[in-house]
Amino acid sequence: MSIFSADQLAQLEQQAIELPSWAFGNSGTRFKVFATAGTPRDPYEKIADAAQVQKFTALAPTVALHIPWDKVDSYDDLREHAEGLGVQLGTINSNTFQDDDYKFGALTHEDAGVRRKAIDHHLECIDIMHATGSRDLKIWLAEGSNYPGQADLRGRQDRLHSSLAEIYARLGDEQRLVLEYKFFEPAFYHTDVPDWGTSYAQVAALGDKAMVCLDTGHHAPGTNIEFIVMQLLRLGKLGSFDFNSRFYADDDLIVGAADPFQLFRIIYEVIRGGGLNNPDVAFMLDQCHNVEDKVPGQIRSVLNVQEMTARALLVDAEALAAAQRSGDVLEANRVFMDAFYTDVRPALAEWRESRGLPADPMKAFAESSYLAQIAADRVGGVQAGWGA
Ligand code: LRH
Ligand code: MN
Ligand code: MN
Repeated sequence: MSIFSADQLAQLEQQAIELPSWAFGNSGTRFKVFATAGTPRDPYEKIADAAQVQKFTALAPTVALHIPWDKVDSYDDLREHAEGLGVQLGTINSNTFQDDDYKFGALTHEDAGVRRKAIDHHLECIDIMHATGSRDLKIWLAEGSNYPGQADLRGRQDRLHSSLAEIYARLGDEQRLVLEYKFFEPAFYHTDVPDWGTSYAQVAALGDKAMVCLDTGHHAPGTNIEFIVMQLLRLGKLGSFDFNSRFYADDDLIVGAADPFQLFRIIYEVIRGGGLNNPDVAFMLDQCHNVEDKVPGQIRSVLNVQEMTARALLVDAEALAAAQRSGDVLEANRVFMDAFYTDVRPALAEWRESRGLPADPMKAFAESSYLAQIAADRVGGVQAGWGA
């Protein structure tokens, strides 16, 4: 007898977590980036690696692209390649953070010519989305300033609005824009979209097709992220997650590695707010694997999300609500913690096997010859995260 009800299993079966193409390239900290053998040399190979995660877990049916890192001659061809490997192309991420012109901003820049270039880049991303069949354009802006007085904070917010409005106007009926916030880095004094409130204010001014993207690594230490999740779901503006974990800054480590309890709390609020398997909320990873192998790093990540989802589904909602209503603090906390402390791994393993998947995807992948094969086949991998 499984610890899960049929309804809980049905919810787990629907779970989908998008993988970032850049997680398969060599990337990582500002310091040494340690290369792994067999690193993909182009977007086709990144997608092939991502398809392995899907093959062993059935949790990762889509791959996000970053433009221009994943620029190719034919997106129709790339789409066919992905579909042939059993995955789809997902979110298109724009990139206005690696060009000299953007030293003092892109969508917020004082110079109309620089803003034009940055807006045009986003319009090109929307064209790409038509070819790839992608729904979401994810915008993260590396814009801000380092010194008090350096920038006109108010003027930049106004320019951001008009730039975003032009991009938004180009979206197709089925397309969306998700605006990601981050409280610092690369700018250290101010960031133009530092928090969920700013992202919310900007996307609310655009319209229904604009939503907030919450990257779990983009908050100050101690921030109650699940509260933000609750609020954005309540407002109908939580568009997507970039999952990863952090100890100090924007560490981009494996989701659930640093603080599994935080991941559990976040997913509990997702479920509570009707966001699990709600197509309006996209679950993505945004990670770097600098010292571990990348494909198993991604497998571990999606399994961590699945495990915390399974635990969060086990929260006895009725018992919790009763304890909350009666002011029974310790009973409410017990109900919540009981679910968190449940080891769901044996039941998940059994359930995977019943669906023709490996009980232990990490072990099954390790026993496959995939890593040895790509190390032999691919010589001269690019630094595919930041720059290629
Ligand atoms: C910025 C960020 C954003 C980028 C990605 C590579 O820190 O989280 O999502 O697109 O990293
Ligand atoms: Mn991110
Ligand atoms: Mn980040």
